Amino acid sequence: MSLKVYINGQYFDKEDAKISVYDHGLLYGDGVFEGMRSYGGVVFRLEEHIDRLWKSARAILLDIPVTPADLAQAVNDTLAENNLSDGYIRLIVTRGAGTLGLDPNRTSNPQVIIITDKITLYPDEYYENGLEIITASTIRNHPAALSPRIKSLNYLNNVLAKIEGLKAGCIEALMLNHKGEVAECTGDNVFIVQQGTLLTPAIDAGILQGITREAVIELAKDHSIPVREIPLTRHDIFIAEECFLTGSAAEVVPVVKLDDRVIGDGTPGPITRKLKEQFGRLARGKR
Ligand code: PXG
Repeated sequence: MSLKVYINGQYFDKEDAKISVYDHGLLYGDGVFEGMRSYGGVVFRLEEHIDRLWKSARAILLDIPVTPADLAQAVNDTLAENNLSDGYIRLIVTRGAGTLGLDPNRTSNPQVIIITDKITLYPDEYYENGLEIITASTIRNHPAALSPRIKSLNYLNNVLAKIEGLKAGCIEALMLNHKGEVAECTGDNVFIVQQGTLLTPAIDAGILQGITREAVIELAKDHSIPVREIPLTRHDIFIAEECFLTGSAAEVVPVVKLDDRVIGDGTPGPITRKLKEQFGRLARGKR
């Protein structure tokens, strides 16, 4: 049976789920999105994802033509329609079809799309041995150009950084901000451990306010692990005891090398392993 894709309240077979070539989401990357996961039929922090989608949309003056409650329901309905209990969900709202000009006022109606699919997980080996990553030369969006807090359909600099990583044999790449500080990876937030304290860049370093990041900060606090949100440099990562990434797809994944420098003893550290396990329990609802 073909997967069903939700577009504006209707389900289409995957093969027939199509959007106009005049859609400004395609023409200009004019739209917003969310990526989330469901565990045993329950979407992890669905409300937070919906809330972030609305904030992204507000920031680009895009009116989402349904209510947050109806969209949350549509996400659950689409998962049920596809019999998916452990899945990945991509929620997209585009500006809609318009003319071949930038003017968003000349578009018709925003397109609301929900794609649900089986989740493709990183191999176990990445969690057991940790990732090796590199620093990309492509920086994160300058906040004065396009706020990195907006999860927009413009991910081109992250795509370019990802390509740099892949060429170096790494599945993730570290991105700096316009000040040369550590921002985040192409699709994951970054944490380090120094002297038992968890450190991560603050939102004003120009990063996405990751939902997994927030959950990990809460878990650390629950387990009396001190957390500080401060500016970090590559040097801080080089000399860290531990490093890990967080994201909806990856959950918590250890990093053991940055730009060929071994981090800590080169294996996933105890705080990383603890938070990974705790996050797994939280997402799967057994705390
Ligand atoms: N930073 C950026 C830039 C992201 O796009 C995260 C951090 C993690 O946020 P959450 O809320 O998921 O904890 C993201 C996540 C991918 C992929 O292929 C990742 C994201 C979006 C699209 C694709 O890994 N976003």
